[in-house]
Amino acid sequence: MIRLYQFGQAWGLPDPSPFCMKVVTYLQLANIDFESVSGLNNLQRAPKGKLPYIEDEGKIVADSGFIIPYLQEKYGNPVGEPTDPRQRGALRAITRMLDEDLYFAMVYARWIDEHNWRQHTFPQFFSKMPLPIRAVVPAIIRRGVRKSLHGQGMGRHTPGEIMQIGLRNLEALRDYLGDNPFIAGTEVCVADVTVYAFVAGIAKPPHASALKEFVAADPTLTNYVTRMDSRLAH
Ligand SMILES: N[C@@H](CCC(=O)N[C@@H](CS)C(=O)NCC(=O)O)C(=O)O
Repeated sequence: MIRLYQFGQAWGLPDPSPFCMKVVTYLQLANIDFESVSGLNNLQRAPKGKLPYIEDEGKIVADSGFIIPYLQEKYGNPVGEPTDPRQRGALRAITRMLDEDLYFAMVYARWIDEHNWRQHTFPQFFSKMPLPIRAVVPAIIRRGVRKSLHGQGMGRHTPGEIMQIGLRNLEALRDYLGDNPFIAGTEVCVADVTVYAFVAGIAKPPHASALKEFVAADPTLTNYVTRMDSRLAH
């Protein structure tokens, strides 16, 4: 059986990482059995130093962007892509927009925003650490997150600008979704696993942000999350 190495459930999500959540969502929609191996220490054995990765009959595949195509190829493709090249291209671009842009605004809101760090992120990941390391390790990890946000570029903007960047992504999603039940129209397609992972990843966790306020106030996005939730419940 496929083993999915992930962080584990948090904040009402199958995983706090939208990348792990993409893979969980794909596996569920495609009805593929899998075993979840949860824990922060999975990072130590992760081939690319990041989660998720999977192990399938001895084969290791890392990165959601490679795992999902691997699963599509090996286990058939019940959650496909639209055949229209223009729409397919737009959905691939939306997927990358979320992976490579909205993601960093979410990381900022969860890890760097002081209130969210103290109230939600620190307690979730580090409150069970024994005291001598709890006083040191979380701060080191947070410094690493800050450094990677700076390296990527998002961390060089003001908090207001970061939220503005994230909101533009959410507006684009809302506008592309329009009245459609799913991102490509009436049928679920592979881009929905990314859209759902990110929108639910903003809507469900308790972290306060302009992103969460936007999603909460927008019926297109909140109804989309509810629709995907009920689709996944079957
Ligand atoms: N491109 C990767 C991104 C994976 C990723 O960034 N994972 C983050 C969690 S959201 C991670 O493992 N970070 C740990 C680290 O950088 O040390 C994918 O699509 O799987």
